[in-house]
Amino acid sequence: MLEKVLVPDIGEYSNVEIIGIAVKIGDQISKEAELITLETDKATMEIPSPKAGVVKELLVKLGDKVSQGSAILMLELDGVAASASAPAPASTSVAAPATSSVPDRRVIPDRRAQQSEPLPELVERRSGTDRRSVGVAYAGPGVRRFARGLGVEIDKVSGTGRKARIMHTDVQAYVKKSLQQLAGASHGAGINVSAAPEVDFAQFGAIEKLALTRIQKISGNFLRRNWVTIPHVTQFDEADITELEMFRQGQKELAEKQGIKLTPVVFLIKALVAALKQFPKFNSSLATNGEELVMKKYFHIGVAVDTPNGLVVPVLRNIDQKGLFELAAELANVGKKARDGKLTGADMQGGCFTISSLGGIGGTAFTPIINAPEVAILGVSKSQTKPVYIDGKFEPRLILPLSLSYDHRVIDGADAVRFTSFLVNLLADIRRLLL
Ligand code: CAO
Repeated sequence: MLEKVLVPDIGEYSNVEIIGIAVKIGDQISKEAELITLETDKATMEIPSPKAGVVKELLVKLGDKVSQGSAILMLELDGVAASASAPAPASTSVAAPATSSVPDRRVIPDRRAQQSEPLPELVERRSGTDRRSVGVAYAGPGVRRFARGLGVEIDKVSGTGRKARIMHTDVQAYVKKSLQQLAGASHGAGINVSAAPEVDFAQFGAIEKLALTRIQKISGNFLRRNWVTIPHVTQFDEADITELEMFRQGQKELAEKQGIKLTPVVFLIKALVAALKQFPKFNSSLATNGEELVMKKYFHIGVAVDTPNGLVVPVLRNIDQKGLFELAAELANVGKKARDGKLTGADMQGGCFTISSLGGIGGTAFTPIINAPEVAILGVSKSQTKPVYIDGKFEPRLILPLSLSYDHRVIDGADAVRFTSFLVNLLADIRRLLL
């Protein structure tokens, strides 16, 4: 027998929006199973089925406004269940051969504070069905309201309750995950990337976990932000430093007498400042409004220092006003301070350009990450003696590989090559530093 199920007495409310439909055509439902959820400005109401049976026709859709007496669905009564069901409250608009019945409403006040409320009848009704296949999120009204309050689309939340029921904790986990993704994306100024999946490495073999140092955590965040937000290009070049090296070796003894170690990095810093003077854009920062360049008239160079706790970048100031020996002493001093973990925040601020030298270790080239708000960084790899064809014959020359990464929003490729070419020429004959 077909019976039309109507909206029961819902108190003083009328034209109430349907915010959830928990059944679909063909569902076998039990008495008291949730049919629809209504929401007023004060409460959420579940309308349960007055009887058991099979849903034959849905007469409403999501977003419809209903009042007492509005038809919800046609139910083919289950003989056994129907006879077992208590007499329904008064019904209206009977259309032969169908009858109609009016369920009791269940008013569910705002239960945001309540963690979860078991609705066993829903579990029973949904037994063996996949809620996603019917496009109906399987959640109680308290959870739905909680989700709506947070702006969460309930259909997007995965349920961990029995039969994939969505719990308060699922909504919280969804929000937490979304915020984490947002945090990741905001480092990328709007680039949204999915989080890396959690991998249980122990399943593949023995492992050990090492906590990241404070420096690694801080620099990791900066590196990620800079890597993601700055359009990097790296220009490679090679400088013939044969003469420079001869000069350095010639000065080494004198320097040592003064307790100074004269390494190639000091010459590079000095040459860099000459290049920055020649190409002022490399000594600038892009204003945060993206509309102008801040041109700097001072020459402070950051030097990446490898320490047991991670990478730090102390800044050597006013390089243009200092001699090679003075700079070498300063570099040794900040290098020691860095390795001893004694650098202050002020020691690492105000840099215009950074140099990252891995030449003391090895390598042929690398792509350094720009140390924003600077717009370029020079990577230096290990110099090697190579045969160079000069005046009709090969000659052994000491060649230093350079890797210049630059912010392509500020610097064009042609400028970058001009910059490295200038640097290469200068390093080939450091007497030009005097010019
Ligand atoms: N080619 C060949 N040899 C080089 C060289 C190069 N490009 N640069 C330095 N060397 C030599 C030095 O001459 C020195 O040799 P001697 O003792 O025989 O004179 C030796 O390598 C070691 O030099 P150094 O590294 O102690 O000193 P430095 O002034 O060259 O560098 C500093 C100082 C602070 C840059 C360095 O100690 C350092 O920490 N480098 C690592 C920076 C880093 O990690 N960058 C990567 C950032 S991204 O992760």
